[in-house]
Amino acid sequence: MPKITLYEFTPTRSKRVRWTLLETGLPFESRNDPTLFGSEELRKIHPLGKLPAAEIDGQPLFESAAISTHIADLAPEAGLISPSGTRDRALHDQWVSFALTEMEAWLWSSALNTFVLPEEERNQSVFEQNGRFFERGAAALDAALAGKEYLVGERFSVTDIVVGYTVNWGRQQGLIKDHANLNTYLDRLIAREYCTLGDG
Ligand SMILES: N[C@@H](CCC(=O)N[C@@H](CS)C(=O)NCC(=O)O)C(=O)O
Repeated sequence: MPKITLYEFTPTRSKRVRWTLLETGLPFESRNDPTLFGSEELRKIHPLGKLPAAEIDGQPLFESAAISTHIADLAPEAGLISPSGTRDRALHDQWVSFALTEMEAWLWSSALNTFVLPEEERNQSVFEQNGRFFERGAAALDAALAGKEYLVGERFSVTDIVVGYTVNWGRQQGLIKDHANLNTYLDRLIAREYCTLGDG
């Protein structure tokens, strides 16, 4: 059994990792603490002092998608991911990269310029462009979900955990109203016992 410590704070992308851990049933310790941001303790795990981060068998790992993917790999019996080299694994990598770069990056830019950066560093002119580019990615994902319940292999997987977080963030920003498939997909994910998306 791997020894896992999750550095988390509930209303952040650490939800992805907690959800993955709960789906696998792997035991883990939690450091859930907003004072971790930027701290010396956290910088030993994440060079930018960001959350989430994890220590797995004494080794640091950061980036929510990478940690979630690795945890899914550590618990093959949970059936959350296909092995390396398979077509389904390539599709996992595809949709994770797509969600993070073509969708979530625009949401993060808007968040930075709304409440993360100090007021004097915020740039209001990014919002319209961020919304437009997010919308382009959301429309493509909506089309890909037509007639499908999950993104990869016709069953729930860690891909849905990573991508579902991004879609939920878009919903919170009022950006997926016109996308029926995304809304149905997200409701399906939220109905799962261990889903963390509603945790605050
Ligand atoms: N791409 C990273 C994003 C990590 C990140 O930016 N986390 C935010 C909370 S959701 C954070 O630590 N913010 C504090 C900061 O930017 O200094 C991931 O998915 O783990």
